[in-house]
Amino acid sequence: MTEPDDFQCLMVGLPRTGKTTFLAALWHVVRSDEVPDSLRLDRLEGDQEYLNLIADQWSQCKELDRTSGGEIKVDIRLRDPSTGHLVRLRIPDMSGELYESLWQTRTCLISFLDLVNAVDGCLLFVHPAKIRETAWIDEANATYSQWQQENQEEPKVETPGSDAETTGTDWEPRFAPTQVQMVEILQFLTQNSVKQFRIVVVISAWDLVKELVSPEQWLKKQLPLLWQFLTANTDRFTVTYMGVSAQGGEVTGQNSETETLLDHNMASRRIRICASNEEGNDISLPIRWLMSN
Ligand SMILES: Nc1nc2c(ncn2[C@@H]2O[C@H](COP(=O)(O)OP(=O)(O)OP(=O)(O)O)[C@@H](O)[C@H]2O)c(=O)[nH]1
Ligand SMILES: [Mg+2]
Repeated sequence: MTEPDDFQCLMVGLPRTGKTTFLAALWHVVRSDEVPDSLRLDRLEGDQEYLNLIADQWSQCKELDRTSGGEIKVDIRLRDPSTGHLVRLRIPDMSGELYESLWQTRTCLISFLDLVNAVDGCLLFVHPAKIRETAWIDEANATYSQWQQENQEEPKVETPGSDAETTGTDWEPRFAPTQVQMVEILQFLTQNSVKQFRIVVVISAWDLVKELVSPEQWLKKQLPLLWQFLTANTDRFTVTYMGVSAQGGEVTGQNSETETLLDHNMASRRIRICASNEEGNDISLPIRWLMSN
C-alpha cells in the first residue's frame, strides 16, 4: 500500500485571526463531495474528536472557542483527486497567544523550535478587523509632547485599572502595532531555520473587506511594513496572498449574518477564497499552493 508523504504546515497568527475557523471549514470540505477540485480525505487516521467538534460549531455558525495551551495536534490524510497524490497533512491548531507571547517574551518552547524546523509551508493569518494600527509620526510626536507636558505638571498617582494604553504611559509590548509583531514573528522563524519559507498570507474574514482590491493590494495598503518585509526577502520567502472567508460572514453581534449563512443547502457554499487568478469555495487551495513545487 502506498504510504503518504508527510507535509508539515504551520498556521501563524495572533489571537482571533481565524486559524481555527479555517481548520474547521477545511475539515468540512475534505470530508464532503461539495467542492469538485478540493483535496479529499483519503481515510480516517488518529483522533478526529477535536476536528469534529470545531466543524460542528462551524456548520452551525457558532463562534468557535479560543484555542488554548499552545497547540492541538491535527493530522489529516488527504488525496489530491487530480493526481492521486497522497499526503499526511500535519497542521496543528496553534493558539494565537503562543505567537503573542513569542513577541512579548521572546522565548518559546523547544518543541516549537522543532516544529519550525520541520515546516514545509506556512499559513500567515491576518484578520482585517483585528489590526492594531501603526501610529503616524505626527501622532507619535503629539503624544510625546502631551507626555512631556504632563510630566512637567504635578506627578499623578497611578490608579488600579487606569488604561495605560490610552493615557500613553507604561507602554507594553502588546500595544505594538500588528505589523511590527508579525514581522518580528517572521524574523523569529527565519532566525531559527535555514529554510526558504513558502507562505500563503491569508487575509481572513475577507467578507469584511469592502474595497475592490486584491488581497496583496489590501495588505500592501493596510500593513505596508509586513508586505515590504515579505517582498524584500525573496531569498527567505516565497509568498502568495489569498482572501479567505472561511465562515462566510459575521456570526455574532449586530451585523450577524447567521440566518443567511445557514440558508445555504451546502455549507461549503458560504466559503469564499480569493486568490490572485481564481475565486471559488475550495478552502484547500492555500494548502494545495503550499504543496505545489
Ligand atoms: N466575518 C467573518 N468573521 C470570521 C470569519 N472566519 C472567522 N471569523 C471570526 O474571526 C474570529 C476569530 O476566529 P478563530 O478561528 O477562533 O481565530 P483563532 O486564530 O483560531 O483564534 P485563537 O484560537 O484565539 O488564536 C471569530 O470571531 C470568528 O467568528 C469569516 O469568514 N468572516
Ligand atoms: Mg483558535
